[in-house]
Amino acid sequence: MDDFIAQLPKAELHLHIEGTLEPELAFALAEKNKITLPFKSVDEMRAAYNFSDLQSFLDLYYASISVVQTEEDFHDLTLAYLKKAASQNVRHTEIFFDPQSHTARNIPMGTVINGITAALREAQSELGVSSKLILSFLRHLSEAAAMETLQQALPFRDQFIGIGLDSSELGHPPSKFVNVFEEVRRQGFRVVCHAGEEGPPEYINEALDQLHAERIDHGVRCMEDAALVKRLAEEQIPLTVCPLSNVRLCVFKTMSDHTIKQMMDAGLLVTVNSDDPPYFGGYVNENYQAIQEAFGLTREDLVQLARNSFTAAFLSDEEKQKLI
Ligand code: ES4
Ligand code: ZN
Repeated sequence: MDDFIAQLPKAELHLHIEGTLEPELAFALAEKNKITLPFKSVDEMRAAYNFSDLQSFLDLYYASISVVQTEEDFHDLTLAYLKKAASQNVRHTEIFFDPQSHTARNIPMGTVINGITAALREAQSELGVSSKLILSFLRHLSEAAAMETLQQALPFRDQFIGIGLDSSELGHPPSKFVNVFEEVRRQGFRVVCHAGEEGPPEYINEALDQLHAERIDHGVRCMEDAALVKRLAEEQIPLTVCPLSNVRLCVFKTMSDHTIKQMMDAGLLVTVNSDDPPYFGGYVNENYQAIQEAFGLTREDLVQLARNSFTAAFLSDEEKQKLI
């Protein structure tokens, strides 16, 4: 089955570029940029990837990204991920970036976006992997801060296609960002939103009704609300599920407790993604493998999941044809 998963053409729709930093690259960049990481070695850093909830992960995720500073660093980080994706037969990826975690440490928006974009172009021409970029606001910060970030990003608007919402979910509902997402839509960007990862089903409804999200990132807690499940199924709203992430952040105790098979059986448009791969112990193929083993998924199930990933992508039918 692992070979079958490996050869399936896939799209990855939920991936934070900051969360692709492997400890080896973190140490190399720390040395180059003369920054001290709070770990003695690569092994010690990897051993710290042991989380009790979303916040305990985010604390390490924001601290680690301090080593990525120059346009070249952002390029190298992004290209390393895209090489890995290509090796797993990922044909298309829609990548999140968190500009506020960089502008807060005085790195200009252009450094971040131009570095990432250079790698996306290179991967398209040299690896045949197509990509789109999605800016994500940090929801633990204010709506005014998100609005300012949007304004700073507008000069680079041709380099990203959508905007999302991530970081600490509990206590920061989508409704906090209604005004900025109204402006996001007025500017013509696609809208996605992390919701129902740690937060209640109500946050998923808010993302749909108040932000007009076209895709829900995670969304696994929808299963607690039968009316919401019916709506998500009827409207075929894509859910970008990240199984290893959910287990490592204790959303589910073990993979066998994950509700992804019930979600598939309920007719939801489920996709499988890696979120922050080195932190959670696997890239996209390892996520497919983990759920295949836990639920005895058939080849047909796996083909359906891979097909869903293209259905849910922000690509025209013509663009999709070229990829598969
Ligand atoms: C994230 Cl797993 C997850 N959830 C919310 N925000 C995030 N940013 C990076 N990974
Ligand atoms: Zn995420």
